[in-house]
Amino acid sequence: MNTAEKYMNRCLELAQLGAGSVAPNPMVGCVVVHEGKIIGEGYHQKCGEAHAEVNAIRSVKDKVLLKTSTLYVSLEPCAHFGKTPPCSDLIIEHQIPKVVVGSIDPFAAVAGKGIEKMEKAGIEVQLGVLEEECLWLNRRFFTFHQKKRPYLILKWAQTLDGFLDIDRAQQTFGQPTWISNELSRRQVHKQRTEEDAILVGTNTALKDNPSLTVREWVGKQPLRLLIDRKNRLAESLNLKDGSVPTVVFTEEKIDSKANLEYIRIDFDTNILPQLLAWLYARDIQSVIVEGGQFLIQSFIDQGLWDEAHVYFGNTFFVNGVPAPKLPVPPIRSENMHDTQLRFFVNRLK
Ligand code: AOF
Ligand code: ZN
Repeated sequence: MNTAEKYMNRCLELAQLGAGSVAPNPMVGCVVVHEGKIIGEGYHQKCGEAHAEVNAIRSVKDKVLLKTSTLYVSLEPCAHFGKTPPCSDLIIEHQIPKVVVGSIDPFAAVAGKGIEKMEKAGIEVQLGVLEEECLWLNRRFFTFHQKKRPYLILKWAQTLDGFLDIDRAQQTFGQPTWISNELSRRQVHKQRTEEDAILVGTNTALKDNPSLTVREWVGKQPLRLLIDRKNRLAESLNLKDGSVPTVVFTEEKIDSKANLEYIRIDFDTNILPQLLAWLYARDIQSVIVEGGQFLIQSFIDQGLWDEAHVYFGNTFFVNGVPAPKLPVPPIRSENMHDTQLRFFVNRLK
């Protein structure tokens, strides 16, 4: 790691302190370096509040030193008046001669304009330091702005012989249906707190009666999303209990009530683009697609996915619903517990 990368790495460390409280804004960290010493640090702490650069500059005691310092920041300084004034203006005002940027802001109101402004003011701007790491940290934010859709995570558990579920019509009494174990279940709950929404199809809602809430971890509940073309799902299902906000995509016209919103879409044409457009308009930056087989396979077939988390249990079903098929082999795996493995595929790395 060279010197610039070390400072950028510190920016990334700082940025992560904002995890969970800055969305839909990105996590951003910033350091001010004077003669080889860090004299100021800051990060974006909360959506609506000061940006990383503002906090870093504020923390510098002797502001005169800024005129001979370098500012490192993991995301391009903004150029727009949003909930806060432009960071690029603040940098220019303090006459900081050099700025090192980790990644360019994909947000349309910025998108290179911050860099342009600073360069016009005579500031030397260096780009691309630890860019891959900066993009990875804010992968949801980047995907959302660049692809105009949420970051899509497919998640399922399958048996060692490649089944997603048993054939319930032929289920023998006492046959186990759980593939995942306690540890992987907790991991799933933790992940729910990290994403904005969670989606299931009609059959999964009917057969499994899932709650899709966070119970085995502490954190925010994701928005629950259901697909129910003919409005077949009974109000008695856990997903419709009104305990957390839930959206049902249907072709029927149904009045929404507290925590249960019905959105009408056209099922005679491809529904995924309609769903994603709606989620984009709602500022939903990430979605976990939890099932079932048909829905997950539709996302794969249309190239609409960014990560797949596949949990392999140590059970065999011999017969049942086949697991979805990914076009690429898993490239990273984690041992969850004993023989349980979590395979991780992400398309950005
Ligand atoms: C920066 N530094 O630390 C962050 C930036 O509504 P606002 O004013 O908070 O602006 C939000 C947008 O600003 C956000 O979408 C992203 O483009 C940028 N975030 N920019 O210079 C920061 N968090
Ligand atoms: Zn800013």
